[in-house]
Amino acid sequence: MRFTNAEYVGSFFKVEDIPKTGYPEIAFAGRSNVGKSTLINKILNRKKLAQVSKSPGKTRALNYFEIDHKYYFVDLPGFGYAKISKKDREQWGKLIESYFKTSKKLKGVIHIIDSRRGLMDSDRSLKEYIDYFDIEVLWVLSKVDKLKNQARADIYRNTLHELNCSPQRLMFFSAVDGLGVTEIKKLIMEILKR
Ligand SMILES: Nc1nc2c(ncn2[C@@H]2O[C@H](COP(=O)(O)OP(=O)(O)O)[C@@H](O)[C@H]2O)c(=O)[nH]1
Ligand SMILES: [Mg+2]
Repeated sequence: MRFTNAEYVGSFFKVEDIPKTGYPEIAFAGRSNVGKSTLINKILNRKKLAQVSKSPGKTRALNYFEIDHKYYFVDLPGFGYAKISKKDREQWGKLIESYFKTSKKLKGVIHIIDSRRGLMDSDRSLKEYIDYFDIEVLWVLSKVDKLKNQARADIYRNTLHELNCSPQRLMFFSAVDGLGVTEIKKLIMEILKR
């Protein structure tokens, strides 16, 4: 089994401080509350590990988890809270940008999108950064248990169309019934091996 050993490494507010071990890493990005930490926990089969990034002060940090002593998962700061100030948004952009620029071992980004909302402007900004730095990406439509079949099909089609990507790159995820976890895990493994 893979991803069996996972430990919290730390929360970093500046790219200068991120671990320099050189392990290949996968980053989890998306709006606040979209389910980033939940997906990380599901992939690692742990109940609360990534919840650490929810504690005060850490929602704006790069939260590092060491996996199987050879990879990192990075829970990126969320974005897109309505109440966030312009200054906070700029800070988020700067941190994300310098992270993408600095992290030489970043193999791919898991960009999580709320299936009830689809792509929002903040998702489009994130996508621009990812495209600009030419980073491999896997899109995940989260909380799909909240949607009926027809709504699922609609959001899938619309999102696929807007992303203009292959269907293999866009997955459903539900923490309630575990939909998508095995497939997402498999794809992450493939990305890490590249
Ligand atoms: N129904 C449902 N709720 C979810 C799912 N994933 C996450 N949540 C809930 O959404 C909230 C935010 O999740 P969290 O992982 O903390 O989001 P983050 O801010 O992106 O890390 C929590 O209350 C989760 O329990 C899902 O697939 N289905
Ligand atoms: Mg979180």
